[in-house]
Amino acid sequence: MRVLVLGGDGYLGWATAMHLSAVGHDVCVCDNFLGRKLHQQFDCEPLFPVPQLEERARIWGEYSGRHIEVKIGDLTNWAFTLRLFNDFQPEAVIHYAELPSAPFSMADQECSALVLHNNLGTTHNIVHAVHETCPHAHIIKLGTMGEYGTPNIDIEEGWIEVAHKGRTDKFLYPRQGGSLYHTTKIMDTDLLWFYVRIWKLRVTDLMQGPVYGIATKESQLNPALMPHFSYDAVFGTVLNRFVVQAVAGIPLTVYGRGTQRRGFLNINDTLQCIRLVVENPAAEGELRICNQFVEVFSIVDLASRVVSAARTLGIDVEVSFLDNPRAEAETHYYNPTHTKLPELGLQPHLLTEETLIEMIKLVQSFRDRIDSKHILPKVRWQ
Ligand code: USQ
Repeated sequence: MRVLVLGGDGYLGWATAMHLSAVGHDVCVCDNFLGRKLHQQFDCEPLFPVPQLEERARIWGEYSGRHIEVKIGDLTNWAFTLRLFNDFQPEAVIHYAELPSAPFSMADQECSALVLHNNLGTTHNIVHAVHETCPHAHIIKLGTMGEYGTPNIDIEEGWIEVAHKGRTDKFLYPRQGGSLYHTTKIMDTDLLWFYVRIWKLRVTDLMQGPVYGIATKESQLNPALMPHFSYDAVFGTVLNRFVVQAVAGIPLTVYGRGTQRRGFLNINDTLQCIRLVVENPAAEGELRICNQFVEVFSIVDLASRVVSAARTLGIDVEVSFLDNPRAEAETHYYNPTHTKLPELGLQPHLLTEETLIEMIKLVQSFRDRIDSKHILPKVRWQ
């Protein structure tokens, strides 16, 4: 299939592009390097050096014999977006082209305005470009489990049936984001649902939990193909950060009591899920919502697993309980359904000690690049 990967320079975007290219799809990646610019602005480099996107595509071509087309441009620019879709005529569009950081979205007015403008602007343009140039293309949108928040009832997979005064109907499951970033993802879902109803688009919205992991089959071919792996307090996600902290000898930064729970997945499972969804598209006029995670852990659970894996390698790690910089429930009910992706064929990679040891070893070989001034959280929600 002809697959357009938007946000193809990011942690998941580049790994996805290589994976889909490896299994035989014709891939075009697009990015405007906003993620890189913001990392520079916050003065935090990713753990592994990441060559420019065109260079990574060239190296991928050398190792795989497969071509990935690269387009540089801003998807909030309508003329650019229209031209991109017109020229490439995608059959599937994977939309990662959003600012993914909750702390960034809570830093100040300028940051939250950028997240709002970028995340909704890209989604809006993509929907219009599909409608005008390739109305049968399947839009695969990265949403987040954080759209649901932590309600005191079971979390369904996107939809809920409501019985009210003797009548029933099906609605989007109630959503309540814990940051402005998460709230933009809720707004995206509403936009998509609106245009699915009006234009009969085919859309899959993936409610993904926090992703961890570094190596994928494709990135192992050459260090230059490694993902853009962040460990700082603004752009890094919790388990990736804990692994880097363990290697650097910094106590693990558990926020609050650490009893908050989330649904996690390995980066290799993100790749599997995306491929399954690309190859099994939603129907026309369907907004299919899948909960994309594999295992639920509390943050203290994760910290103790990292401590124990590190100990196996002779590294002593402490855990530090910090004042929670976020406004979030720390003790809460959490029982989200996740059956649709396993039904499509997902074979989960579980978080084993072996996985953590592999991550720790890989991070150890880049230990000199860890900058400890980026570890402690500086952005506070309140
Ligand atoms: N946390 C810590 N210590 C840390 C970092 C985080 O205890 O050093 C805690 C947070 O308080 C939170 C949980 O770990 O309760 C998850 O935080 P995170 O930074 O790993 O993830 P989050 O900000 O929620 O966002 C990440 C990705 C985002 C994705 C989301 C999925 O950045 O793009 O959408 O995970 S979810 O969390 O399910 O909404």
